[in-house]
Amino acid sequence: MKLTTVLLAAAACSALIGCNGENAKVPAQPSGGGGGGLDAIIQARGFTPDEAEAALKVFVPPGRHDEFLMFTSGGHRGSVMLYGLPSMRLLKEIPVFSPDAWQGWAQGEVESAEMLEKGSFGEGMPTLTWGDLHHPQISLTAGKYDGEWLAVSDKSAGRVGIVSLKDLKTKLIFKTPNTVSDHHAIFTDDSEYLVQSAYFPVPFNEPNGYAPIESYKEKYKSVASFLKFDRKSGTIGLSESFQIELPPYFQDMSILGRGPSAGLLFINSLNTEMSTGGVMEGKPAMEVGASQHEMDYLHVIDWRKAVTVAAEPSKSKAVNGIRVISLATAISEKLIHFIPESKSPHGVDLAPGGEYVVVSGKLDPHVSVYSATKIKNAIAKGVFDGKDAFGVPILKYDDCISAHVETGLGPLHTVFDGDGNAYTSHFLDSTIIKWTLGEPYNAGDKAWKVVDKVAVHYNIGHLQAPGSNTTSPYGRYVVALNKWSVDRFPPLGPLHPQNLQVVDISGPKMKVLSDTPTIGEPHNSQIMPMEMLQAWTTYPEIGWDAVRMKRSAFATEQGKENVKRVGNVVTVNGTVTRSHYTPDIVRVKQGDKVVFNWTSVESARDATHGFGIHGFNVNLSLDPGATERAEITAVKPGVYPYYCTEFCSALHMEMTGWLLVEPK
Ligand SMILES: [Cu+2]
Repeated sequence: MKLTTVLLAAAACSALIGCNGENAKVPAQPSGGGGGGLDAIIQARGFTPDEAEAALKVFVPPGRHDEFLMFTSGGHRGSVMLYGLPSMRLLKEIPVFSPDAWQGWAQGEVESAEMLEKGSFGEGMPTLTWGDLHHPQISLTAGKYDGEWLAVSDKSAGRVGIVSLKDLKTKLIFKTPNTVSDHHAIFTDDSEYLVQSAYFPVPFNEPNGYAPIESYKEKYKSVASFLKFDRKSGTIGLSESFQIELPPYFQDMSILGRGPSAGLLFINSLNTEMSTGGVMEGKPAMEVGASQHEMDYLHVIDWRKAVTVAAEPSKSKAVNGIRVISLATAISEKLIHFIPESKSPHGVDLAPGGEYVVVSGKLDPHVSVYSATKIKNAIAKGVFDGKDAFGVPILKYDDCISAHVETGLGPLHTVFDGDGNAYTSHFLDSTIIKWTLGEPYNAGDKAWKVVDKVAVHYNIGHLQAPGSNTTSPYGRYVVALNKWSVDRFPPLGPLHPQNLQVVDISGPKMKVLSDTPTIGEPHNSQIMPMEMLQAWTTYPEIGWDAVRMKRSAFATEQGKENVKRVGNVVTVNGTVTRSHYTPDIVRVKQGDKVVFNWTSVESARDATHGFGIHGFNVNLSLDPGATERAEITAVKPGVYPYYCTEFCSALHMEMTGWLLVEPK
């Protein structure tokens, strides 16, 4: 049998071509070549049958779209990357916490610059122009991705960013009070709250937010934040938001319950030893001090009940503008319980139906599977295995556990398909292990079994699957987010890219299909069907304010352009269209402040213009219909041309103007 016949048979139900969609047009024979054409190519390129099959599975022909869209964090690049799956074509980068000249994001643009300023620490602290974007989260309706919003968290500053998937632009950077760091921000099942777990504890209750590190156990505190999200406007209402004070452990990843676990929030913790480092003061290094206990604590928080408690004025107190339920109140109201978990855990993940909470301790070769029903029963029974140093009751491990599955070294994170299987990343082994969940997914001896293992390259951190951690995983692929790439790419300098690997999980054996180098440091991602993306191709009306998502107060109609001077402030209310600026001459005096309000009167798809001024940190992206604003101070006399930075037409090179700054 010919190699291609074998391959096409194998690929007939492949991920790319599909077995049931409109695209299921698999040619019975290789086309174009009259027999042997594909074989010749496969041989000429030196592919093995496996490699050729992988190529068929990930290739997306010109003009066709990928089946899934993956949002991946850019880490301390401060942005989100959008990849098509399975091709792993990089489709877009969305700037959030860092300026971006291409999209005019905080690159001299007024609204986005103000957003960064408001989203900083305030009170004399600098406007932050970076963030460490860790976890993208698609908004949910009834526990399923709805493709409307993307929330991202910033480990470097305890902030969240909100991106609208209508125009793939950032709408809000929200600085959460009482925390300087987070690892995670997740939506509740109907995106009513964005729940953020803090990472570094700080003495937020103390005057000036300061207390010596020696008073760590008494004065440093952590919080879980419940940020009220308005899905119409994409804003967070601080007055309806609240926090629960937590002990000064490092709170890590979290997951919200559903089904049997509905109403509960689960947060991993580390450093329950409360180590503060101090290697030069004769104390153990942070990582040594933080690894003494055999177990850390899985925090179980009854967040639904906490919403009610937070609404009672006597049970919470405003601290730095947000209501805080003290730890003492959280304990007395039975809002918080702990369960022992393997030390230094990283991932906490929820089975699709909400029955099981899966925790991986990095230093334990097992995953621990807790039962939501057992946890709720144990809380109701009120039999505890003592309390922690702050009085939080600790549930008995054996009362809550359903299974302890031996998977491999360095288990981190777990994702799910729609068929009752779990996939866990193993950092030390550099593997993904596939194992089976218990009832109601798998019965009897089919439950809790390791069924497959695949090597990834190398040092996998997170992994992600379409629709995982929702009620409806789509299966098909797992993407491994590998921390090291070693020899997978040509030597690209001492700073190597990380490696995203697509793994086919559609058959009984997992198969690595492709390598993709990354931009930035991808921590985690989420993957939704591409068809869920219903973004605008142009703005709904001319003069659109992208930040407020309505007509801009600074929009100018074509034919009504004007330049106004008030004192030493010159405001240019202009328009752009192919292929000119109106006005194209702006005359100011040295020392004037110049405000440009540009409205693109274009309504054609793709007809984006730019506005860059020589000598200034200004570049705007004037998308069709947008009104964008820039401000500069004309400090030095001279001639400063401006021009369209986005190729727009045959007369693009002529799309220019002059900023003339007369000496005083
Ligand atoms: Cu142009």
